[in-house]
Amino acid sequence: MRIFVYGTLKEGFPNAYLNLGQRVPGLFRTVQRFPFYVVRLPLENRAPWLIHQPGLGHHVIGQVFEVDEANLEAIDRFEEVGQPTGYTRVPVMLQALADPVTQVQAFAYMKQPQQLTADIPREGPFEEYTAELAAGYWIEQPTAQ
Ligand code: PCA
Repeated sequence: MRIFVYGTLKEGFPNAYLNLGQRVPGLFRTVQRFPFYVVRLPLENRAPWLIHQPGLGHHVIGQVFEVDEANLEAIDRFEEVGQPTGYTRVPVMLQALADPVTQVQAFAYMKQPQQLTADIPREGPFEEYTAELAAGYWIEQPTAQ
Protein backbone atom coordinates (compact mmCIF):
# COMPACT_ATOMS: atom_id res chain seq x y z
CA MET A 1 0.00 0.00 0.00
CA ARG A 2 1.29 3.48 -0.87
CA ILE A 3 0.73 6.58 1.25
CA PHE A 4 1.32 10.23 0.36
CA VAL A 5 2.46 12.12 3.43
CA TYR A 6 2.51 15.92 3.45
CA GLY A 7 2.85 16.74 7.16
CA THR A 8 4.36 15.40 10.36
CA LEU A 9 4.81 11.88 8.91
CA LYS A 10 7.35 13.11 6.34
CA GLU A 11 10.97 12.10 6.70
CA GLY A 12 12.63 14.67 8.95
CA PHE A 13 9.37 15.78 10.63
CA PRO A 14 7.98 15.25 14.16
CA ASN A 15 5.98 12.00 13.65
CA ALA A 16 8.34 10.36 11.15
CA TYR A 17 9.11 7.65 13.76
CA LEU A 18 5.56 6.29 13.23
CA ASN A 19 6.09 5.91 9.50
CA LEU A 20 7.98 2.65 8.95
CA GLY A 21 7.42 2.65 5.19
CA GLN A 22 9.95 2.45 2.40
CA ARG A 23 10.35 5.87 0.84
CA VAL A 24 9.80 6.26 -2.89
CA PRO A 25 12.64 8.66 -3.77
CA GLY A 26 11.96 12.27 -4.63
CA LEU A 27 9.03 14.58 -4.04
CA PHE A 28 5.48 14.32 -5.35
CA ARG A 29 2.69 16.83 -5.85
CA THR A 30 -1.04 16.32 -5.98
CA VAL A 31 -2.52 16.46 -9.49
CA GLN A 32 -5.55 18.26 -8.08
CA ARG A 33 -5.35 21.34 -5.89
CA PHE A 34 -6.29 20.93 -2.23
CA PRO A 35 -6.31 23.53 0.58
CA PHE A 36 -3.49 22.83 3.03
CA TYR A 37 -3.55 24.62 6.39
CA VAL A 38 -1.66 24.45 9.65
CA VAL A 39 -4.25 24.70 12.42
CA ARG A 40 -4.30 25.25 16.17
CA LEU A 41 -6.40 22.85 18.25
CA PRO A 42 -6.88 22.44 22.02
CA LEU A 43 -4.78 19.21 22.08
CA GLU A 44 -2.51 19.76 19.09
CA ASN A 45 -0.53 22.83 18.08
CA ARG A 46 0.24 23.55 14.41
CA ALA A 47 -1.44 20.43 13.06
CA PRO A 48 -1.10 20.02 9.26
CA TRP A 49 -4.55 19.64 7.67
CA LEU A 50 -5.08 18.81 4.01
CA ILE A 51 -8.72 19.57 3.30
CA HIS A 52 -10.70 17.22 1.05
CA GLN A 53 -11.91 20.05 -1.15
CA PRO A 54 -10.35 19.52 -4.61
CA GLY A 55 -9.90 22.58 -6.80
CA LEU A 56 -8.97 25.03 -4.03
CA GLY A 57 -5.51 25.82 -2.67
CA HIS A 58 -2.31 24.43 -4.15
CA HIS A 59 -0.90 21.34 -5.79
CA VAL A 60 0.50 20.14 -2.49
CA ILE A 61 4.00 18.68 -2.22
CA GLY A 62 4.90 15.66 -0.10
CA GLN A 63 6.59 12.26 0.05
CA VAL A 64 5.43 8.76 -0.93
CA PHE A 65 6.03 5.59 1.08
CA GLU A 66 5.29 1.89 0.59
CA VAL A 67 3.85 0.68 3.89
CA ASP A 68 2.77 -2.77 5.00
CA GLU A 69 -0.67 -3.60 6.36
CA ALA A 70 0.41 -3.51 10.03
CA ASN A 71 2.03 -0.09 9.73
CA LEU A 72 -0.93 1.28 7.76
CA GLU A 73 -3.24 0.15 10.58
CA ALA A 74 -1.00 1.77 13.19
CA ILE A 75 -0.91 5.05 11.25
CA ASP A 76 -4.70 4.91 10.75
CA ARG A 77 -5.08 4.64 14.53
CA PHE A 78 -2.72 7.56 15.14
CA GLU A 79 -4.61 9.69 12.59
CA GLU A 80 -7.93 8.63 14.19
CA VAL A 81 -9.34 7.29 10.92
CA GLY A 82 -13.00 6.37 11.46
CA GLN A 83 -13.47 8.81 14.34
CA PRO A 84 -15.44 12.04 13.85
CA THR A 85 -12.41 14.15 14.85
CA GLY A 86 -9.97 12.14 12.74
CA TYR A 87 -8.56 12.11 9.26
CA THR A 88 -10.14 10.30 6.30
CA ARG A 89 -7.75 8.19 4.20
CA VAL A 90 -8.44 9.25 0.62
CA PRO A 91 -6.86 8.04 -2.65
CA VAL A 92 -5.11 10.83 -4.56
CA MET A 93 -3.27 11.07 -7.88
CA LEU A 94 0.28 12.37 -7.73
CA GLN A 95 3.03 13.31 -10.09
CA ALA A 96 6.74 13.12 -9.37
CA LEU A 97 8.36 16.56 -9.43
CA ALA A 98 11.24 15.00 -11.41
CA ASP A 99 8.87 13.33 -13.92
CA PRO A 100 5.51 15.10 -14.19
CA VAL A 101 4.31 12.76 -16.98
CA THR A 102 4.12 9.66 -14.80
CA GLN A 103 1.25 9.64 -12.31
CA VAL A 104 1.01 7.43 -9.24
CA GLN A 105 -1.85 6.87 -6.83
CA ALA A 106 -1.50 6.80 -3.05
CA PHE A 107 -3.63 7.31 0.07
CA ALA A 108 -3.51 10.68 1.83
CA TYR A 109 -4.87 11.58 5.27
CA MET A 110 -7.31 14.45 4.81
CA LYS A 111 -9.83 16.38 6.88
CA GLN A 112 -13.32 17.00 5.57
CA PRO A 113 -14.26 20.64 4.82
CA GLN A 114 -16.86 20.68 7.61
CA GLN A 115 -14.17 19.78 10.18
CA LEU A 116 -12.44 23.11 9.53
CA THR A 117 -14.93 25.23 11.42
CA ALA A 118 -14.62 29.03 11.43
CA ASP A 119 -13.42 29.08 15.06
CA ILE A 120 -10.24 27.10 14.33
CA PRO A 121 -7.18 29.36 14.02
CA ARG A 122 -5.21 28.54 10.90
CA GLU A 123 -2.21 29.50 8.81
CA GLY A 124 -2.19 29.04 5.06
CA PRO A 125 -3.13 27.76 2.58
CA PHE A 126 0.37 26.55 1.74
CA GLU A 127 2.00 24.44 -0.97
CA GLU A 128 4.27 22.48 1.35
CA TYR A 129 4.87 21.73 5.03
CA THR A 130 8.32 23.05 5.91
CA ALA A 131 10.61 22.96 8.96
CA GLU A 132 9.50 26.52 9.65
CA LEU A 133 5.84 25.43 9.81
CA ALA A 134 6.75 22.39 11.93
CA ALA A 135 8.42 24.59 14.56
CA GLY A 136 6.27 24.65 17.69
CA TYR A 137 4.36 21.47 16.76
CA TRP A 138 3.12 19.46 19.70
CA ILE A 139 0.39 16.93 20.38
CA GLU A 140 -1.18 15.82 23.63
CA GLN A 141 -0.50 12.08 23.27
CA PRO A 142 -3.75 10.13 23.16
CA THR A 143 -3.91 7.28 25.70
CA ALA A 144 -3.64 3.77 24.23
CA GLN A 145 -6.91 2.03 23.40
N1 PCA B 1 0.24 13.44 9.38
C1 PCA B 1 -0.19 13.01 8.09
C2 PCA B 1 -1.43 13.80 7.87
C3 PCA B 1 -1.18 15.05 8.58
C4 PCA B 1 -0.09 14.75 9.52
O1 PCA B 1 0.49 15.50 10.24
C5 PCA B 1 0.86 13.33 7.06
O2 PCA B 1 1.98 13.70 7.41
O3 PCA B 1 0.56 13.22 5.86
